[in-house]
Amino acid sequence: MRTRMRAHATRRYVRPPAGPRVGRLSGPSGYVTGTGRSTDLGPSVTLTIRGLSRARTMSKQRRETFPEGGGEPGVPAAPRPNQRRRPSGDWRDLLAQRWHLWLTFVVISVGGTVLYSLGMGGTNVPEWEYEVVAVYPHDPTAFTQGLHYHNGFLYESTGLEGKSSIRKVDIATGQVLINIPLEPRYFGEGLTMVGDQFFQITWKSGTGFVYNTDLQLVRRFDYTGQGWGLTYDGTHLIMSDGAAELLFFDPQTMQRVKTVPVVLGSFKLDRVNEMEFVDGLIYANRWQQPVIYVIQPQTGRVQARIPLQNLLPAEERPSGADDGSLNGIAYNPETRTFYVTGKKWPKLFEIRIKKK
Ligand SMILES: [Ca+2]
Repeated sequence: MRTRMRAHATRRYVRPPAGPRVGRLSGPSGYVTGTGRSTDLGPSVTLTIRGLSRARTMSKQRRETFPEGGGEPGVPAAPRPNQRRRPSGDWRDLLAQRWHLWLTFVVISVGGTVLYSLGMGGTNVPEWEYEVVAVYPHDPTAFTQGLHYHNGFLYESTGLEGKSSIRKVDIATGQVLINIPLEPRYFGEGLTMVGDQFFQITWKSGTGFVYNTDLQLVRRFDYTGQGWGLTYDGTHLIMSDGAAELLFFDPQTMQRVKTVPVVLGSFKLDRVNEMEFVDGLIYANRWQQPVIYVIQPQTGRVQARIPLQNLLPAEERPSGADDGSLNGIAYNPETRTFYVTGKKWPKLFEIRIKKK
């Protein structure tokens, strides 16, 4: 409004030739008409009562029509004295006007980093390295679910309905020396050794088998829940069932003794699969992840991880939906090396793990 008034004032002001600086303003009928008084060339205007009243009326109408402070559509609104300025795009203006947002961003970023570094992020455990000692052939049809070393040979449990087995394998050649197929209704899973007997569990049938070292069936046993991985700590059978927990069983009665949750930082680690108990720690595969997790059996806490995604070249990895998953850990106490393979992997790797 003031802009338009000044335009009229400038355009219609006529400087008198002499005497006091008094001019006469005129404008559109009923809009801006008044007497201008100026002390210099600037358009300082003294409005008549009529002009002021008209201007205030129009200003009020505009506020009622455009309550956000704008004028007519397409006409930018003049900033009001107490109205917060809009960002101009200059970074200093943005920083000054949005300081509270920047402060929030900084607090969240720094806080998140601190929590993550403290282990709250769940993955802040040491990574142990490894070296490949040897590479051997492995039956590419073996859907490996359990692996155990004993007296120079590997013993392997394989899965899938109709294809499950327990077998004795020559390490160097990968040749299957003894192959005992399971009944087609059983899906073979974890395998370990208690004394001079092998214990094999199955996925969902709640049935387990005990064999002697020639893989002759000694007896069956029953248990509750799913069976995934299996190992033995010298006292208890330790079973994984796909959840984030370890189940401890008395191997004589198959009664569950206790359950320990598996935790990685502040998160539960589920899908624990094939396992191997070595020197007080459990080395565990996790379904569909190329990592070995090192778990403290008493607390369930993950102490370290061993990334093995580079072990088997991608072009050699089976392409089936569940094929190719790293699964199978056995330990040779004489060489202190581990044998690792995966479901239908064509190779078995002997690795030495370097603790940190
Ligand atoms: Ca094992």
